[in-house]
Amino acid sequence: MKLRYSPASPYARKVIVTAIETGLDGNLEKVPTKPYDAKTDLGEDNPLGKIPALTTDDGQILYDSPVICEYLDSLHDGDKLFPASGKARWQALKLQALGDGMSDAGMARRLEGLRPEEFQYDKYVRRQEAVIYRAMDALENGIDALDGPLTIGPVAIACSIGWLDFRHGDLNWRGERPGLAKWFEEFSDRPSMIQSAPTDG
Ligand SMILES: N[C@@H](CCC(=O)N[C@@H](CS)C(=O)NCC(=O)O)C(=O)O
Repeated sequence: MKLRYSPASPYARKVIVTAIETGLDGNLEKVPTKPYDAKTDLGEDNPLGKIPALTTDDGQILYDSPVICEYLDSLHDGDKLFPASGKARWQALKLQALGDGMSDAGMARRLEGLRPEEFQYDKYVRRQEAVIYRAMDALENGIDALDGPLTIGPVAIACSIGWLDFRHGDLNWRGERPGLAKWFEEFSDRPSMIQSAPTDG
């Protein structure tokens, strides 16, 4: 399988953590791809022009990260990161949406910050920050949801927080959220998280 990714992307990291946790990492050929490079051919794999994109061994091209992660999870016989049904499934999918949504808000904040200063819209930046803080408050107030058998939910949350620390170190979120900070520190000790820490490549 061929994974188009960037070593900084929280969404691609989710796929890589999933691959490591499910024992499939050795089956992934990782192809570094710069989605914002004007000359990239990424659009031929993913019409949305985004990473991650996965080419499977039988020639399917899959995106986006929730689809790729669930596909990988279907390929192994061990404990599943996507519970098959019931409350556990909805909880895992909801947490994944929360983690991805925090990353989406962080991406919007970052892209706005990269615009020339006179074109930056402060209210829009503050709105993205409010989303991130609100999501983190929800996690802090329901911290037990992150415990229990590993699912894609906590993987998404941890990959998102790792990226927010990497790109938005000024957010200073830990002070008011000691439970989330402790959980993240412990989760970050997993070999899958250590091996996939974000870099600028
Ligand atoms: N919902 C997508 C988001 C992927 C995404 O936004 N990837 C970023 C890189 S971290 C990207 O490729 N952006 C390029 C663009 O938006 O043009 C997923 O979960 O895979």
